[in-house]
Amino acid sequence: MKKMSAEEELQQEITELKEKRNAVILAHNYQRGEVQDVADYVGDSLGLSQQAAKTDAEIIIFCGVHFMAETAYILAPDKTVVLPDAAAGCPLADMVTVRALRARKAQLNDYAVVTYINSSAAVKAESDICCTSSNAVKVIASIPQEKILFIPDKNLALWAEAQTGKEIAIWPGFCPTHHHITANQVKELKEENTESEFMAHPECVPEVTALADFVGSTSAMFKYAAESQADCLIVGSEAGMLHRLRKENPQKTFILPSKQTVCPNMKRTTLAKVKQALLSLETKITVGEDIRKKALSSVEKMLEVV
Ligand code: CIZ
Repeated sequence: MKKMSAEEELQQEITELKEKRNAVILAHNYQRGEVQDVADYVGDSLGLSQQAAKTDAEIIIFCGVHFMAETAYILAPDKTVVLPDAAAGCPLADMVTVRALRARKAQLNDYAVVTYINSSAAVKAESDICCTSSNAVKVIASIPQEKILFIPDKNLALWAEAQTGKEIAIWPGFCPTHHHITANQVKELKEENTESEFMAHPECVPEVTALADFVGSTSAMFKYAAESQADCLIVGSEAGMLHRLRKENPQKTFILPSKQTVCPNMKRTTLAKVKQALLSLETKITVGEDIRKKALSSVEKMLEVV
């Protein structure tokens, strides 16, 4: 019998521990490939929050970043939600604070506040409705107000504005990882790979999404890549996407526009930390009940629209 690699041994230990603990492992599409491989479910924020809401497991090991684990707790407060690396944050989520949001709301009091899921629970609690990149357009179109304050991602806001025609007040936040992708990098790659198609995440800057054959969330990109006739696709998103794309489409080639499209926070979670999280149940993520209830209302409104 072939000897298992150290990585496979660790994965097996994690699977055994997970069963003993009655835990479920949820992993975001941007996680390391070996962490995705040990997860019960791999997906985007929307899919992950739906899984958190319906799981029977007592413990959720959340392989993602802090706001995602908070969202899982908001939906499933009776579960123990564990983030394997407490320092896995999100610079985009940190670009809006409750104080700054309240000040902006006071200036724009007839605007509906639509908040991207990449935000803290406290910010979600100050919002009318949440959205993810997979449903931002649907959520904005679903609300009666024509004037929207969209926080915190300016690129997603501009893209949603173009799709919905609603008046959107932009918040100056951005995802540093998607911001690294430039139009020149994409143009060069398209010239080198003339038959390729380019998929862009709406967190990319408008000059980049303007070059795309397809703009969509991570989940929409998986669908597009599977259905596309192109043999080569340029992926305008985070490097972790390539793992599943290659696994699900072994005959196709996937390339990144830049070596820098790696989210350092997503990559903090390693197999060793997942194992440790199962053993120690640290770090537990919770949200105060008052904020949780208000944030839940914004998240549930989004889930009604999906
Ligand atoms: O919704 C998410 O999880 C994020 C951050 C991006 C995407 O498109 O999946």
